[in-house]
Amino acid sequence: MSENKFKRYTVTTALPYANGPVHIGHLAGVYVPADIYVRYLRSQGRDVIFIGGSDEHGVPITIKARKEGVTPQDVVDKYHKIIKESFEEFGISFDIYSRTSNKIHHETASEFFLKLYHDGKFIEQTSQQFFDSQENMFLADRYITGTCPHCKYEKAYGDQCEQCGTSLNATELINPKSAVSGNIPILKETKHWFLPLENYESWIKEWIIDGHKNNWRPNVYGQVKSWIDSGLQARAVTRDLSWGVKVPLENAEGKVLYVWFDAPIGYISATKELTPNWEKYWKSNDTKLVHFIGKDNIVFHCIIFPAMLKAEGSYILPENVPANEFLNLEGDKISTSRNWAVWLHEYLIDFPNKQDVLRYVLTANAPETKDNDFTWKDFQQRNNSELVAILGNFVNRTLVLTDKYFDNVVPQRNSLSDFDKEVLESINNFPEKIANQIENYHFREALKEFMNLARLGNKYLADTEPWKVIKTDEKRVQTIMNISLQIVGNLTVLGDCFLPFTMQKLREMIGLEQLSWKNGGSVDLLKSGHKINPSSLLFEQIDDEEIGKQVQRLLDTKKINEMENHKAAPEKESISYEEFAKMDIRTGTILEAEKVAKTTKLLRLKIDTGIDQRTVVSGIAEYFSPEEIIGKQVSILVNLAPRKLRGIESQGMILMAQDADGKLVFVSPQINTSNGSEIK
Ligand code: B3M
Ligand code: ZN
Repeated sequence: MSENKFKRYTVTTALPYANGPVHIGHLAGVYVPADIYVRYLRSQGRDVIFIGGSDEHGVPITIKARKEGVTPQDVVDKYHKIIKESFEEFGISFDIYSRTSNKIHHETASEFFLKLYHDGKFIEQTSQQFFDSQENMFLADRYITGTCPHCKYEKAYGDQCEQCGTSLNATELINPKSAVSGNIPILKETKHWFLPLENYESWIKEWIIDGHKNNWRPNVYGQVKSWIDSGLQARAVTRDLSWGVKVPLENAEGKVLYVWFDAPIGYISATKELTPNWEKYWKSNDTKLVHFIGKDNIVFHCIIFPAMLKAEGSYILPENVPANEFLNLEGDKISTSRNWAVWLHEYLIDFPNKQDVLRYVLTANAPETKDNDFTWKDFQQRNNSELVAILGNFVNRTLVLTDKYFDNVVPQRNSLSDFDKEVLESINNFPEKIANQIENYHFREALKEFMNLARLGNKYLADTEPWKVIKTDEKRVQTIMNISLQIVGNLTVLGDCFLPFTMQKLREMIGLEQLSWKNGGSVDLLKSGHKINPSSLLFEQIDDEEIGKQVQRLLDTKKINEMENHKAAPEKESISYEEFAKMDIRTGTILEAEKVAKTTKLLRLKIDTGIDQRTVVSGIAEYFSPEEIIGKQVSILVNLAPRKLRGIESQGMILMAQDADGKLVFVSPQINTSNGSEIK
């Protein structure tokens, strides 16, 4: 086991904004890996606190409240509850899940600010800030949007560009616009407090570049390094807003702490709320502080918050910040505003008791080194051919055979073959292999190793074939089943951090208590003579229909988004009335309809135009079946010069409107009209 200079661990997870529920991107990026890490540390018997909470300040929340015509407090109350409950049900094992609207947080953040203020760590600056004169408000952060000066993304916010991740000052935006009124803002003077990051530049360089170059993930280190290389500047830590932690100074009416100043202090407030002994988790050099975050939060956790902690003077700094890249969904960026997400609270309803399936898929496919894609097909595939076919199958075969041959009593190990010895030996190696991966934040690899233990079990059964040997040599089968059961026992110990619900169920089946990590590798977890309980399947197949429903839901969302974003084509060049009057458009009724052979798009129609009955070939077969349109009244351009389509002469054209998604709909008279009526 790796040497350990740390006596205790403070593990934090990014505080999700309480302006919406959490989705699989949050889970894969932050909460699942953090939970694995913490469960593992606990199993190692280490002193660890696991901190989470809702970020209830900031402009996204006030914008949402404004949109919905409710108060910001209403918004955060609603989402804090949804988030907290869904985390709980999903088994994210926080020691505390707090919230930044709590009194204790307001006090802690105010004190922190005042300490820096009195120690002269801030500079006071009057500067020009964007102001919406119509709404009579300053436009901080997300109240302002514009084009990112770095990557030219057009929907960058006043504090950050979500496309390239750069942290911005609002005044850097090109073509700034008020997110409230859409107006072009004016600049107006206002006073704020700034943390002069440039004063910390050499210290940050030394701390990160010299201290963490080799133990931080390359993506994290790289982002921080490029930030440092481009030069650090003073950052305002206050805002002209009404929602947030009030600036605890006189003459600071209408000013609150910047959300990125107060939110990370939320980790400290939550610890205070958790335990009166909070200081040892934040101020002791033998405490290891680890922040789990997504890549868009790197700068705040690796530069700004550490600079704040350093300025304050009494706190420890993060030892690691294992930020993940992003998880996409079916090839597209996850987006709350476009509803392009798999929401945790909905997943829990649609897939009851399948928390571990999602935990597994998100870990197996975790975006640790690059962005990754979640697809429902992959979800199904990993469930069916990994959880069911590898892990579930091994456990099930072992338990069923133990029942069948030995009446659910663990048999003894008799003389060992070379293969047996080899297998026992390799069981022994798993705890260290998995632990090394986890301690280095390689959760995908750790999970893979864990699954290799189940693979080993399957191979052992396949090679030893107890179902054949039983006919001739029961003693040999006793040994085989004993060894298989030791593997099952080890799975419960080493798999608990990844699949806590399943392992609890498995422990109940085999009558084994929750053991600590140091028991992993033991080949005497289940003593001979120990009675195990009747077993049931650990995992179920997920069928196409279930997956189809989820895919359909996403397709529907895509459709809604397309409709909402649909921009009408620009108007064509104008024509004279005479030109228009040349067109002879009539109402007519479809009398007959049939598919044109060997085509997918064409229908041959017979239309009563009031003038005559004529043939029209129309490209609508993908949208309408012949049966459903017979008898329908339509608009038809009757004096279009006849033309041949697939050898059939078409004498006119039916008028159709094309929807945002390309779908065609008839342009028909609202009420039935005599065929041949002129449309003008
Ligand atoms: N609420 C941002 C986010 O959800 C923010 C994290 C705060 S961590 C202190 O991306
Ligand atoms: Zn950008």
